[in-house]
Formats: sequence, structure tokens, C-alpha cells
Amino acid sequence: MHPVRSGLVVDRQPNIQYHYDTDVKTANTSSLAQRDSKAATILNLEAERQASTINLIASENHASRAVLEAQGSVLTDKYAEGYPGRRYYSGCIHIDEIENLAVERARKLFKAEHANVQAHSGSQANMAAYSTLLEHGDTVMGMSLSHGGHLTHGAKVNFSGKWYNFVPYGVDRKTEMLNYDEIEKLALEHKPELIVVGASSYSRIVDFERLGHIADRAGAKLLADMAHIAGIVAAGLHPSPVRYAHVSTSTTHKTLRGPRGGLILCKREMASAIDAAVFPGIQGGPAMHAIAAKAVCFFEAMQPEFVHYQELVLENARTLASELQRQGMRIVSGGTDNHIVLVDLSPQGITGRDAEQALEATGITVNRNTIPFDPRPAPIASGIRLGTPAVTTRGFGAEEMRRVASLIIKVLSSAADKRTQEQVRLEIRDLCQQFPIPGLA
Ligand code: DSN
Repeated sequence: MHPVRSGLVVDRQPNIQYHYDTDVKTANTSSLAQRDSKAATILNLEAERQASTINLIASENHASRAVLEAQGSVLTDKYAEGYPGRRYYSGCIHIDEIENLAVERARKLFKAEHANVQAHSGSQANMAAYSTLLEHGDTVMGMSLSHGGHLTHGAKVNFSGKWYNFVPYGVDRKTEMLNYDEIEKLALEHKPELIVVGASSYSRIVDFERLGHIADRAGAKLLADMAHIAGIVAAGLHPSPVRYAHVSTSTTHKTLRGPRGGLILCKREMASAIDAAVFPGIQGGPAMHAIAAKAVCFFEAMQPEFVHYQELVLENARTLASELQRQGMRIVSGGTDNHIVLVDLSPQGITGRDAEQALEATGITVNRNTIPFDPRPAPIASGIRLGTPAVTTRGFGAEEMRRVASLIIKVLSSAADKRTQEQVRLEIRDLCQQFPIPGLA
């Protein structure tokens, strides 16, 4: 056991015991259970873990039963290298239909001239975009990982940082928000071929229009990675980058609430180059079951209830941030405009890692996160990143968010002893029982 300055006690080798006594209808594993009981048991345990804990990981969500069905379908079996109408395999008649459906829906949803739905992930979407827009060694500007950017925006350990000359930009020290004048200054100084905008832990509106102007002035292209905010953009509640960026990339499983996967949107004149960069450039056969699930996700995102869902995601994030603030926590940048709440734990003297572990032990899942100008390395970090997409899908509203904030404070408070932790754990279990996960119900 290792006491930290605040008095928070964290087990360094946690043996987290989940108590799965909720009445969960677990994943549909009947055939699996007969065929492979070990794998089935693990899947059921994961379903129960999700059902009986509060998921505040900002990049996660709960996909609908329809999305899960499409993903677990017969399309798993089909090879389809190539694109609709020009495949390297026969038997692709329905594969073409489903990919065309996904492409058309993505284009309509985001008002894009072209969509590629084959990228297996957000990282591969970015890799394909870079290989279309850049030569190895080119200069690129991207938001520093430690200020909220992404691994593929130039981190030294990633292909992006190894193959391209990334010049990082960050947030303003005082406001902890993007400073567009500074970005412009840097762009005019370095004259990059590309400016990448997008983030994994930035909770404020991104002014894509302004960044488009900056890129134009610097003679650069603009790539917008909207993975985190794609669902909010689709709902019209955050400005869309699609008009301003030469290429926009995304994942489909965060606020967009679809299957795990990538998406690329671009102007018509770049369509063939982007498609060729994905296949045969960096990928072989597309994951057609995931593409079918993306088609379903885009359909769901076009429904009026999806806009309402995103409104609640934003409202819940604001409630969580203001309640944590009211109870003495420091929120990076002073608040949130999206689904993310970045909490700076340095005033409490708690590390992100300790907070993450203490919260997990009581049934609240978050991730440790560096804060801008963090003196601690990423594996320890001074903050935690919270997000509201998953709990909002479950039906949490303002009242539940206020309760969640109080539970977080209780767990992280110096007074949290074993008895308090057990009380919190039971309260979380009760709360979760009232809000079943739609895909598991
Ligand atoms: N790892 C994702 C996140 O958690 O934000 C980004 O790819």
C-alpha cells in the first residue's frame, strides 16, 4: 500500500474485485458458450463489468444492439479487396451494396464530397491521409500529445513523429485553450506542408474556419482529426471541419457511438488518392462486418433522437464540470464545451495514476491524463480525463452527474477509508442497476 500526500491510499497491485450481482442479460453468447466456454465466460464477465460500473472514459461509448448485430454478422466471412464495382474477389454483390450504403450515409451525415469507410482505425485514417498529402520528411504542425493532441499527431514514438518533421503547438499557458494567433505565428515561421488539428483531451470548441485561414496564409493544407467530437459535429452542435479541411478523419466509436473503426472525408478531387492510400497503400481486405456496422451507426446518427442524445452529452459534461468545481476541483481551462472534462489533481496532491486506480476499485472507470505543462510523465500524469458519452447513452442526466461528481470527490478525498470506499461501491452498483446498457438489455 502506498499513501500519497493527500492521504489517498492506493494498492499498487490492485486485485480489483467486481461484484457482479446485477441482473444483467449478458452478451448473446449461447452458441459461443457451447463451443468455447472459456471465451464465453470472459465475454460475459466483461458485459457484467460494463453493466455494473460507471464508464467515464471519454473515448468510449455503448453501441446499440443494431450496431453490435451488424458487426457480429456473416460479413465477417467475406474478402473484398478493392472498392465497390472494382473488387479483386467475386461474390461481392452485397458487399458493394453495404459499402455504398455506408459511404452515401457518411457523405450525407457530414456533408462531404467523398467518404472512405475502409480505414480500420483512426490511426490508419491519419496514416492514409498523411501518405496522400505528404512526402517523408515534410514539415507538419500538430497539437502536442502532452497538451491534448494524439499519438498520430507527431509523437516521437509513433510513425508520424518518425516519418515527418512535426512542429508541435500547444495551448496557451494562462487560458489552457488554443491560441490561434500563436498557431498562425508558428505556421508563418515554419511554413509547414500540413497543419493537423484535433485532439484527445481538449474540451473547448475548435475554430476550424480560423485554422483554414491560417493554413491558407501559410500555404499549408489542413487535416482535421475529429475523432472525439464526430458525434457532436454530426448533430450540428460543434462546427464542422469538413468545409475547411482538405481531409477530415475520424473514428466511429467515440461520440459517434458506432463500431470501432476509422473514417476519412475529403474533397472530390482527392477521392482517388485517398482511396488508393487506404487500399492498396496501407491496408489489404476491408473489414466488411465493421463497414456494415458503420452504415448502421451513420443511419442512427441521422435520427432526431441522436441530436437530443448529443445535447444531453454536452449538458452532462457541463454539469459534471461545474459540480466538481463547486466541490473544489480544478478543471483545465475552467470548464468544457464538449463531452470531455479534464481534471487537474495537482492542488489535491494526487497523481492521475493513483486517482485512476482508486476510482476503478470502487467501480468508476476513467483514464489518467497529462494536463497542459504537466511536470509528470504520461504514465503517472497529474490529471484524469472524464467523458460523458457512455453514461449519457445509459440514460444518466443532471441528477446522476451531480451524484457521480460527489462520488468521485468522496473516493479521492483524504478521508476515504475502506468503509467509505465500500459504501461508494454499493452506491455505484445501485445506480448502475437503474440504468441498463441498451446494447446488453
Ligand atoms: N486512445 C484514444 C483516446 O482515448 O482518446 C484516442 O485514439
